[in-house]
Amino acid sequence: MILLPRLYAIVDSSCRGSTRDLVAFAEDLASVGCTLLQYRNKSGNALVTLQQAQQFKKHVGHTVRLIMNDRTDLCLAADFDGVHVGQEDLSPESVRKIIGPDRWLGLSTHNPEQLCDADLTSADYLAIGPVFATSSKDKPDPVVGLEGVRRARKLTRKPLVAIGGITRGNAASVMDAGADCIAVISDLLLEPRKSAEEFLRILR
Ligand code: 3NM
Repeated sequence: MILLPRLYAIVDSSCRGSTRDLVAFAEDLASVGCTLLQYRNKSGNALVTLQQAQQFKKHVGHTVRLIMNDRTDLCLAADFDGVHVGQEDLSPESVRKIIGPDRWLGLSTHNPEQLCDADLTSADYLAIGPVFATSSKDKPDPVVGLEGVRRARKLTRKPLVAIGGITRGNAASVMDAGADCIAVISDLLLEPRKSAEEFLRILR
C-alpha cells in the first residue's frame, strides 16, 4: 500500500500562460514542501504535453512525485512516477500492464458504484469527487459532498483522495470525513507558496 501525502497539487496547463510560468508554479509548490503533483493538460497535443512534462521532470522531478493525468504513454515517455486516469480512459488493468507494478496508478470515481468497482482493481489510490462545486473541470459529475467522502471511506481501504472545490476553508472538514489526501487546483493558483504552506499547516 502506498502512503499519500496530505496535499496533492494539480497543475493544469491552462492555469499559466507559458511552460516557463507553469514550471515556476510547480517549483513554488515544491519549495514549500508539496511532494505530490499531477500534471494535467486537457488541450495540448501529445508533443506539447510531452515537452511540458519533460520540463516538470527536469525542474521538480528530484523532489516531487510526478503523476501524469490521463496519458499513460506520456507518463512513460516523460519518466513520470505514475498516471491518473478517469472512467473514460484506458482501464486500470490496461494501464497497469503498461506502467508495471511500481509506478503509481490513480483512478477517479464519482459515485459509490464506481468506487466499489475501482476498489477491485490494482489502482494504488482512488479519487472521489467532486466533493464541492468546481469550475476547474468541464462537465463535472454531480457533487458528492462530505457525505460522499464518508461513504467512499466505508467502501475502500485504498488510500482515498478527495477532489473538487476543496479550499483552505473546507479542507479540514474533508479530511475529517475520511479522506487521506486532498487534491487541489484553484486554491493554489493565486499565491502558490502561501496557499500550499497554509494547506500543509491545516492538513498536518
Ligand atoms: N476532477 P478545483 S473535480 C480535476 O470530480 C478534477 O474527479 C474532479 O479543481 C473529479 O480544486 C476536478 O479547482 C477539479 O475544484 C478540481
